[in-house]
Amino acid sequence: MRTQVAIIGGGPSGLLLSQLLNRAGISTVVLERKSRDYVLARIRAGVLETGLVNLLREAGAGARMDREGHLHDGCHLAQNGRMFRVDFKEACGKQVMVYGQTEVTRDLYDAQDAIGATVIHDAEDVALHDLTGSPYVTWTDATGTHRLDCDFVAGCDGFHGVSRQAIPDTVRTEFEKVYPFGWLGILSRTPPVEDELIYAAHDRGFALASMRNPQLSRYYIQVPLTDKVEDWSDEAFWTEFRARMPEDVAARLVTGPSIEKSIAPLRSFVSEPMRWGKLFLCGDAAHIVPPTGAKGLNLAASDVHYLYEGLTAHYRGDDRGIDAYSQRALARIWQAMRFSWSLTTMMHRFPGATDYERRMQDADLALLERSATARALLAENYTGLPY
Ligand code: FAS
Ligand code: PHB
Repeated sequence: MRTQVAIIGGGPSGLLLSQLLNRAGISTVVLERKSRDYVLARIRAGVLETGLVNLLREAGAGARMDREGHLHDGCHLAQNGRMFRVDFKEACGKQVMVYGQTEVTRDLYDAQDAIGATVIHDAEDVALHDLTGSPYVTWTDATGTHRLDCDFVAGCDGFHGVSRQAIPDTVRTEFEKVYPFGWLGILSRTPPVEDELIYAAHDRGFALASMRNPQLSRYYIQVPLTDKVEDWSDEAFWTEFRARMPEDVAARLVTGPSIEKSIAPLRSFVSEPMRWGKLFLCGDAAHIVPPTGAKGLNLAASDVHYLYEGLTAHYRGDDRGIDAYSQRALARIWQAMRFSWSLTTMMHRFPGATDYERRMQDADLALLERSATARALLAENYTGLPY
């Protein structure tokens, strides 16, 4: 087999890149380790920046999002029972789209099917070869071992994928910060407690009220790294969630059985560079942010944007885009890293934090409540820096 761009990973990064490239007349093959059902069973992000919204429309995969997604003009910040609003539109004239990553992935799979794109599932033992020469990819499945020759490889295989490891240790520099807590998240078929998201700092720990649609709520609480999902009954979750939200919010919370419950660890991670020879890393394969700033999926989108632009230019004879890819992507990534780290640091209770550090958290929140300039800076980052 031969294609122009081999894409490792059939999550949002890989599918969006495949969809955009195919629509530009560039052939791709997506190699995904898991089944489509497995990929679509993942519950992850919920907030889309304008850049991703526009890319999905450009890819011909935005119609259902435009019908079923919800545009939000702001969000709320709460601290030990007090709450104030950050008005994105007033602060920076932008909004965010609330529409689950699961639905984004489903729409991308449907769009790929509609154009007859090649997505190979259950591809085991994917390996990348000759990345600085004539690249090719091998994998195995029930029918045996396969080889795909290509011009380029896009490593869209997430944090635990093989692509990042294909870049020699002597070339790669990794930057990491692991946070001393995780997020316990649940999904429940209940009406969201508030029309917009609530990020709540509390002496008991952080909590987030989000949603997927008017009948589907997504809630999180910060938990110690030692906690296991089985430690948390639904009732225990609701009790703790209520305790961390302002009283009026807790009073109107509608609870119900969880239809999904999981604990995600929090880390900040970047691997540089994002290109080695004919290999380009995209999305979680190159970077991870704590979900506090809702940047993970959205950073994957800006990587795809830069790589899509670079590859289409290459096939027109201009290599400036692919030569600048890593530097361009990393410039935006590090800004999102800073924002996600600062919001996580401000909103969470850190074990062993000094009284002084807690006062700095209080001061950060007080500044946001008082200063329209501070809220504008948060709004500009939350709604997404320009590509
Ligand atoms: P993904 O990890 O989504 O996709 C990579 C794909 O590659 C997967 O389908 C995987 O099966 C496949 N793969 C892996 N290894 C392979 C191999 N060797 N061969 C072939 N295929 C392989 N972001 C937010 O913005 N907000 C959130 O609330 C949020 N919550 C999250 C919760 C969890 C538990 C996790 C893990 C992430 C969360 N994220 C969140 C971040 C998440 O949304 C990612 O940013 C997003 O999935 C990135 O998409 P991809 O880069 O496509 O990586
Ligand atoms: C979600 O709805 O899953 C969500 C929203 C905002 C975040 C993190 C997660 O910052």
